[in-house]
Amino acid sequence: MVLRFLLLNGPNLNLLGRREPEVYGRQTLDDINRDVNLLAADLGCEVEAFQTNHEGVLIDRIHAAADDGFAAIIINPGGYTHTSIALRDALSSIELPTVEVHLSNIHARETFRHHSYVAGVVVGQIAGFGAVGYQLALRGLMARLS
Ligand code: CA2
Repeated sequence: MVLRFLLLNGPNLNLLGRREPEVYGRQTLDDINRDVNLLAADLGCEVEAFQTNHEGVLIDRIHAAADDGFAAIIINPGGYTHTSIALRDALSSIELPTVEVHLSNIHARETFRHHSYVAGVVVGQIAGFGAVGYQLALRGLMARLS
């Protein structure tokens, strides 16, 4: 059976590659998703990517993920990382293993970015490796699930 992964990106990540390249890199979200899909093909799995600027829409996708046939979730919650108990509750309410990804090293930035509400309910957190972080998350989940 081919494992399917849901790759979620939260608010403002649709702007990648167009603003603040010194912090978030020059790749657009489409570039990142293309590279993750190439890796998925190499690994023999599938990735469906989805971005939204809306907290409730993210939560709805998380609730539906198991019924939608996904084996695991990779998520960059963007700014909701540091604000959303609702997002944490959604992730802890599902059975699917989840990896939290951040392009930047949130622990080396402003103090308000040091705390993640979701960190305590995910398998692990990858931060500071730029776009490669999504690929590391996919490799980690594949190793865990295979
Ligand atoms: O480093 C990350 O991936 C973040 O999740 C990105 C969030 C930030 O609030 C987190 O602290 C760390 C911000 C995403 C905003 O993305 C932009 C991309 C291009 C231009 C402006 C914002």
